[in-house]
Amino acid sequence: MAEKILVLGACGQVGTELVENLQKIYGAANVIASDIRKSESAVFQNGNFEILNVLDKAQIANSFGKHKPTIVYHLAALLSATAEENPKFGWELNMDGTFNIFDACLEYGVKRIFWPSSIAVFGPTTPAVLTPQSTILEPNTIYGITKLAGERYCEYYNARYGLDVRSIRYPGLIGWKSLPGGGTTDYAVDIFHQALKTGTYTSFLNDSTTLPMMHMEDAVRATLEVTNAPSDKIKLRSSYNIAGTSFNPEELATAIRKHIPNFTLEYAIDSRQNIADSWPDSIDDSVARKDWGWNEKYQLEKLVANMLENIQSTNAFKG
Ligand code: AKB
Repeated sequence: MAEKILVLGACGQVGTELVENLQKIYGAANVIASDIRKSESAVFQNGNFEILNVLDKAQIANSFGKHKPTIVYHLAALLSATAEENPKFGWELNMDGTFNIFDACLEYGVKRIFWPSSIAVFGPTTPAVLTPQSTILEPNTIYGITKLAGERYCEYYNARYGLDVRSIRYPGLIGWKSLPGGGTTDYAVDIFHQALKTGTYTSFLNDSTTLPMMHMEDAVRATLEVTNAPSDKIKLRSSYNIAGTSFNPEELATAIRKHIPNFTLEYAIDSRQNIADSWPDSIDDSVARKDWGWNEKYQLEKLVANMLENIQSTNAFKG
C-alpha cells in the first residue's frame, strides 16, 4: 500500500523543507501539508494543503478520516522564545496538541509518527559539554518543560499502546530555504541574511554563547532516517540526541569573514540569553549513531559556505 503522509505544523522552518523532501520521495499527491495558515512558500502552492489546528479535535478527526495517513509528522509547536512570552499557551499548544494528535494516530491506525524534541530538554544542571543521551533533565523554560513531558509521553504511548513513535532532540537548525520563528537559535540564520544584505549583524546572544547547531539538510535527513528506520533499530522511544556542529556568535562571524572580509558583528543582548545559558554547548549523539546509523554531513565551515552561496544565488537576502 502506498504511504500517505500528513505533516502538521508544515509551514514552519522544519516543515517547509521536510514537505519538499517528502513530495519528492512519495509524490506530491501522497503528502498532505497542514497548518493554521498557509505560507507563501512555493512548496505549498503545488501540493496538497489544508488548514488544521492541532487544538481542534473536530478538524483533526475530519483530516485523519479523510486522508487515512500512514505516517504522521507532528511539528506544530511554539518554540522557546515565543513560548516564554506566553507560557500558558506554550503549554496548551505543545501538550494538548500532542495529546490530540497521538490519540488520533491510535484511533486511525497510523503506522508511524515523528514528534520533535529539542536540546531544550536540558537545563542548567545538565553537563554542558558532550551532553550524554541519559542525563539530568531539569529544563527551566516552558518550551523545555513541554519537550521533556512530550518525550515521556512518547515513551509511555509506545509502551502502553504500541504507538510507533520516533523522535530526535533538534539542536538549533540553520537553513536557507525557510526562516525560523521564535527560537533562541534564530540568530544563526538571521546573521547570514544580514551579512549579505548590510555587512553587519547585531546578535542578541553574547560572543561566547556556544550552542549545538545543525544544517537543515542534515536535520531533514535525520528526521526521515529515524522515521523510516526498521522498528527494532529504534531502541529509545523517548528521543535521540543528535549533533551536527557547535559554535558561538564570534566563531560564526569569523567563519563568515572568510567570505565577507568586512563583516562586522555587534551585540545587543536580550532575554533569549537566559534561555541559551541554560542549554548545553555540545551533544554526545553516540546512541543515535549506534542504533540507526546517524551521521552528520555539515560542520561549521561547510555550513557557512553553503548558507552564503545559496542565500546569495536565490537572492533571499534581498527580501
Ligand atoms: C529554539 O531555539 O527554540 C529551537 C530549539 C533549539 O528547539 N531552535
